[in-house]
Amino acid sequence: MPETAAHVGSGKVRELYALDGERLLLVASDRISTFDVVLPTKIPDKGRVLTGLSGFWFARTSHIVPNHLLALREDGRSTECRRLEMLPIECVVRGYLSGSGWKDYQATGATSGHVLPEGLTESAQLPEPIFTPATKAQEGHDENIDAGQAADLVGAERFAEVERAALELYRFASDYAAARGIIIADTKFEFGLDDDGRLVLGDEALTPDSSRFWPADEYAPGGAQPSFDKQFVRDYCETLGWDKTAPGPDLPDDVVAGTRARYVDAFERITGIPFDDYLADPDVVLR
Ligand code: Q0Z
Repeated sequence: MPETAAHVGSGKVRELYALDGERLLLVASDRISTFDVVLPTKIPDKGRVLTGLSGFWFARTSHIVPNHLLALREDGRSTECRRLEMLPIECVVRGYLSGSGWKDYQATGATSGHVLPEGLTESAQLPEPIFTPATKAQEGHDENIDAGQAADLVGAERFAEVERAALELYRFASDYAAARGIIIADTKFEFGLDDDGRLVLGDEALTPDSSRFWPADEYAPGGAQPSFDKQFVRDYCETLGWDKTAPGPDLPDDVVAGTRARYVDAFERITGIPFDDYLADPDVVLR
């Protein structure tokens, strides 16, 4: 990291720096959050797994929509990217009924204006993937909005374009992951515009932090599904009687090791690339 890179933002587990007027550096830390609280214990290489997976997907989906990726750094956790004008909506696609989609459905039979069939259970696969945009909350949780509200925020034409791109990205990635034993139940994309007003996929994409990854061999609708990556952490936290407010608990070594192994397993199953090869040369995911 050059000393000249100005810090421009912090996420819960990521940092953003300006390299110059046109380029940003997105750095994924090894921090982990659970129940919306960042824990004091790091998961070694988690940031590298997420950066590598994102890079892998960017390299394989540019035929669907161009993306912001310029280069991966040697550290494996930093992405140089084009600075975009980000759209003010979260572009969520759901193939399964979970999280706020399930909550909305229980309350109203619909989510983001999509009226769903009666009788669906928690974690059920939807008849087809749906685009469920949300607001970008500055604090607290994003709020699901319908197509009309999203079109008011980005324009009707741009809405149609992001909906189509998001659904196509989800179909490509969920089919790819399913063939490798991982269900991508839902995922959140962030799009921006380049200087010419062209739509570009930004942020991280199709990682376990921006999506729900479920182990396909354990899929059992009718309740919440185990998370591919964070389930050991959640299960451990549930044994503590922790009230799920900050500060979160320290994690024991076996929970850290098991969780790291799950992240690495997700990386290797999806990419087909040994994680050590990624550590030796991050560009291996782009080829
Ligand atoms: C991403 C975020 C993070 C805090 C802004 N290519 C881009 N152009 C302009 N803005 C962004 C991007 Cl990726 C952008 N975020 C999310 C990431 C820390 C916030 F690492 N915010």
